[in-house]
Amino acid sequence: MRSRSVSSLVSVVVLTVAVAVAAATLAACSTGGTSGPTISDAWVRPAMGPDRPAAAYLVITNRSNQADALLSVSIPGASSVEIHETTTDASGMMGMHPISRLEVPAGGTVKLEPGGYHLMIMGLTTPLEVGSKVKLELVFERAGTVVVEADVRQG
Ligand SMILES: [Cu+2]
Repeated sequence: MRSRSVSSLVSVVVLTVAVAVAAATLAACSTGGTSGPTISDAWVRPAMGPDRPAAAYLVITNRSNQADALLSVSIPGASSVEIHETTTDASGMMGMHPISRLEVPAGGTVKLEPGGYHLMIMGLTTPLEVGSKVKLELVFERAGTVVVEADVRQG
């Protein structure tokens, strides 16, 4: 009798764990993994004209207890993608420049958004269509490659 009630308790626990794992897998499926940084709100603004760069924005959340850094990004059909930082000089003029790495602190969140950090997409062979999706391949120092789908939209 006793062993039967234990085994039914075990099966309830196993079921609960299975549901939790399934939920975690679903939540993580757009980020490419359960460990390392997770990516959310990824979107791409198409280029303003021919030979102009497109820009990509996203939010990186690092739930681990170890710092990581975004080192490089690639997008199919683009010759290069740069990680840019936006700065304002003493006269209030906004400018931007490429950075070689973007630190993501342990337990921290880094937002790439208009007016801040962003990805600059150079040399697109075909223009990005609003309403389509594009794959971003992000390479992190610690977590390795994380692939995420980004929506192409105007803002
Ligand atoms: Cu830029």
